[in-house]
Amino acid sequence: MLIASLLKKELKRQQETLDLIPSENIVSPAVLKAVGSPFINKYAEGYPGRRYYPGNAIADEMESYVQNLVRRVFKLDDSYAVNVQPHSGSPANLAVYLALLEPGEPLMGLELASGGHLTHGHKVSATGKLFSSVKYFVNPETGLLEYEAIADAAARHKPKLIVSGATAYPRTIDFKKFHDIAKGIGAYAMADISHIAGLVAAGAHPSPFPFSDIVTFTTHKTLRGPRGAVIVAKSELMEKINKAIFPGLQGGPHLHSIAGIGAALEEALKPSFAAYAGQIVKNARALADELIRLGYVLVTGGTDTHLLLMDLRAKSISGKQAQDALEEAGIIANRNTVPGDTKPFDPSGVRMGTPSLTSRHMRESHMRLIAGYIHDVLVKRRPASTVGRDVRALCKKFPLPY
Ligand code: DSN
Repeated sequence: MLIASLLKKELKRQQETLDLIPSENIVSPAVLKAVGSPFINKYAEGYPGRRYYPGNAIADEMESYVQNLVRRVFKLDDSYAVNVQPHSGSPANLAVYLALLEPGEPLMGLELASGGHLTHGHKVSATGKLFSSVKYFVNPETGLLEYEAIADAAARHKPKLIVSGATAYPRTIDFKKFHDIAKGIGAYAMADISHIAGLVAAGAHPSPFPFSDIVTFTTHKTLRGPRGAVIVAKSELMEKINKAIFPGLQGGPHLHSIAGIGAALEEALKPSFAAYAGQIVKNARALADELIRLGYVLVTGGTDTHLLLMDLRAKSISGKQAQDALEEAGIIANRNTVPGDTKPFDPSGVRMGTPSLTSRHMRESHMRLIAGYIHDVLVKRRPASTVGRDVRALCKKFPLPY
């Protein structure tokens, strides 16, 4: 059976490599079990108490419970409502725009090379095609968000909705400032906290609540759940958003994924999750500090979060070459644009993060060791096979929990 053997091979690949992709993580056995549960067999189009299929009493209880877990984890007051059905972050964001904007109305988000996401209005995404997309940028010298410049751009373009949040921004985001900018021009304030949801849940990054009308997040990054997404919105906006998800964009919810999200949120409520999220940030800082010590340039000069962005323009290697060389040695990190880059397919940076390594219980000393392996590959040109041997030996000490 090919699939059975591919499952084994993929587990072995994950066991024997270091995953530094900041948007990936390693789920717990409880999350894996929920996602592989009989909920996978069930259709449940609609919402709890209002389904288009019979046999959903338990699905209703489960989905309502998971909505409530979101409320508890993010300490939401009654002014917010929750939708846990988006299959991923892209339909979640698109549903919000479809619900609250008319086609062609202006939407403002962070530019891709500044660390923004495709679904924040990039021209190749439906969000950039259906709506009139305007951009704000990080400062090209410092790599930092500059709130006065964002306020100026907002005043100029008058977007109906401003998205804060990023896919490759290593610093703290000031959601109150985004709120004040949006409210100053009568726009909706939306935060996409996909990358930092786990850090927010644990108090390791400031919360976008109560400074946002809408908050979206994927559940599989720092939150350590399965692939999926959640929308939280002011209650008066949620009816339109619910309709935009179902029947607007999606059919039946993936109940097995929602159950997995619930298992992850139950874990996020435990006191140990705060220590875990704190360690993700400590590990990212340790990795950043050691890479800087070894002579690398990091966008913004470091990190406050789970990720860092290496700017390789001063080295004689592209992001793609670095990504490929690292992969040969068993270090998985993805090429990424840095501020000022114009070619997303051939960018000048590599993005790294620590959620997966932290889920394997690695700590600061291991990050310093890994920075050394990265340096061995990128600058010292030590053969990939010998670095790979060291990588596998480290991985063996920190196995995945299944
Ligand atoms: N692809 C995700 C990331 O890597 O950040 C965002 O959707």
